[in-house]
Amino acid sequence: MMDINNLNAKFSIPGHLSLIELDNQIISLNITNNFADAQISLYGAQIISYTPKNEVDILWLSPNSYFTEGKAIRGGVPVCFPWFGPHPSDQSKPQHGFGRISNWELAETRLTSKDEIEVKLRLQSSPATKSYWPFDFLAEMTFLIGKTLTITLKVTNQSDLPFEYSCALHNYLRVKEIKDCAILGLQDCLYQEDSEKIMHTQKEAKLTINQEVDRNYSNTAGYYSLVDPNHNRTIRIHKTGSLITTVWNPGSQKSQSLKDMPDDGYKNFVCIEAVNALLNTIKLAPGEAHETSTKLELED
Ligand code: TA6
Repeated sequence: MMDINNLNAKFSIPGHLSLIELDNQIISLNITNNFADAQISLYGAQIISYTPKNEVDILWLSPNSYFTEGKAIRGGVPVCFPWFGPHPSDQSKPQHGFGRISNWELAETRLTSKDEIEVKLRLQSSPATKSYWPFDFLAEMTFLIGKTLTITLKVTNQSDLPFEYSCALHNYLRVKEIKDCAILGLQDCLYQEDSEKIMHTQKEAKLTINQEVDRNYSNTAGYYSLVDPNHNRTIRIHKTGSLITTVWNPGSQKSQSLKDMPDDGYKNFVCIEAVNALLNTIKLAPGEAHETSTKLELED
């Protein structure tokens, strides 16, 4: 990877985007424009902060997060690729795939005509990725930072064989106190709880969270709202190219078991994720591509 000075020479945008080195040689892009401030780690292609002007950060980042190669950063929007959850057949392979524990290459930075900042990162298959997953692929992450935040994972099959993958944009959305919040838009939707096979139907208009929740909602291609009265805001989560929406909060017990999360960390976030997994994995023929995208916006 280029050194920080060369990266800045090539990609910085004066007054809007610069690159800095965090602990353990992890490189971060610091972004500011008229709409928001943001921070993106090249390691994991993970946005770890998105703070609209005069607002509290929309994303939650654990104060206990690791920032070391081989470990996932806890918070922001982890990129789960090319599998979601545990590896289907080999438990020795990393949970949620290798995308979030890989160093992605910075490909492009741009100030758009609307004063948004666009950042493109890419991960090209390599002997390292093939040690986990034997296919040739190109994965590209695009971030559009403006009045809203749009994140897109594009995967292209560069193999001469078809392949199947699952993925997620694993949004950690910051809230002041989870028990006071509500998630709207999932009424009458079918969901599985964690790895259960049984399908349930959510009857309530509002999903409230008072214990661990780990739900994979199927046939959910719309948008969902997270109402956070204590921050006096509603965050809308839009998705494209994803039919599964996962809602996860670890609850108190699991929060205490996770070393990279404060014991009461569960109170300050909920994950509402754009997912392709379970019965909705993505199958690509040679040369085909698929885009999974999520857009976060504050309701006016
Ligand atoms: O959000 C869905 C999920 O698969 C949950 O089951 C939980 O494991 C969460 O991801 C966090 O996974 P992580 O590997 O980041 O601790």
